[in-house]
Amino acid sequence: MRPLHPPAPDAPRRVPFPAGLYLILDPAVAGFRLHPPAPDAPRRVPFPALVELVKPALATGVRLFQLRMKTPHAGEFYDLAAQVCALVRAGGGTFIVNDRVDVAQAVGADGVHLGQEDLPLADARKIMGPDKLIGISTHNLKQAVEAEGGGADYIGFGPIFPTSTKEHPDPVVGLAGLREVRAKVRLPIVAIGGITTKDVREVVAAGAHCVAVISAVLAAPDPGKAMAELVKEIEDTV
Ligand code: TZP
Ligand code: MG
Repeated sequence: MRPLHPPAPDAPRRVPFPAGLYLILDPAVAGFRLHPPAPDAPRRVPFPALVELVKPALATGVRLFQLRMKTPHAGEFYDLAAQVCALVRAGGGTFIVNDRVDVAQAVGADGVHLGQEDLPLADARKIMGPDKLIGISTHNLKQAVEAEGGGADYIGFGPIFPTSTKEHPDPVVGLAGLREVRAKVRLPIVAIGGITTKDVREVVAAGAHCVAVISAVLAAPDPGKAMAELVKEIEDTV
């Protein structure tokens, strides 16, 4: 697929960053529905159903995957990240770990995605090296400009719409906020927050390079169908 909003030719970039659907796998969303944890569940839960989504997603055309796991246990995160990473890489996709530079490095991920409260970008870059992707979550123009100036490869921007997936979401930025950032920042923008298939057209029109979703796929009655519809809608839009 051609990039939705290709970065300027002189924009800082290290490795190619695919356009399209950016699928965020979060066991707290998928696991809860697919595998309600038993009270005596072992600490290292394999979340097989979440892993099983990867192959159908690749077959559907998803190229960009992030694992988001809000756990204090690095070993638990590592176990799942290693499984997902192997599948995504074998299928020619790009795999990004949320929050944890150490887990990203340990599993050989393509990159890491950091929030405003995570490791500073400059320090993460020292650890990750120049050839890995670093994405930064941003919620306003100032943060987006800072992320670009600091050498991020892409920015997440949102929440575009209200979301109940994130525990303490930042204020909704809306499509107007996305347009404002698109006008001032050359990096690829991953739009996130409450996005569903019906929103794809206007989110892309407002400047998104990628459309990131969690619940639109993981909380759908049929996740496979949901991702196929999203991919098709994005392809039809460009
Ligand atoms: N960052 C901003 S909104 C959000 C994150 C991680 C949650 C997105 O989840 P959903 O279910 O696609 O709204
Ligand atoms: Mg984070």
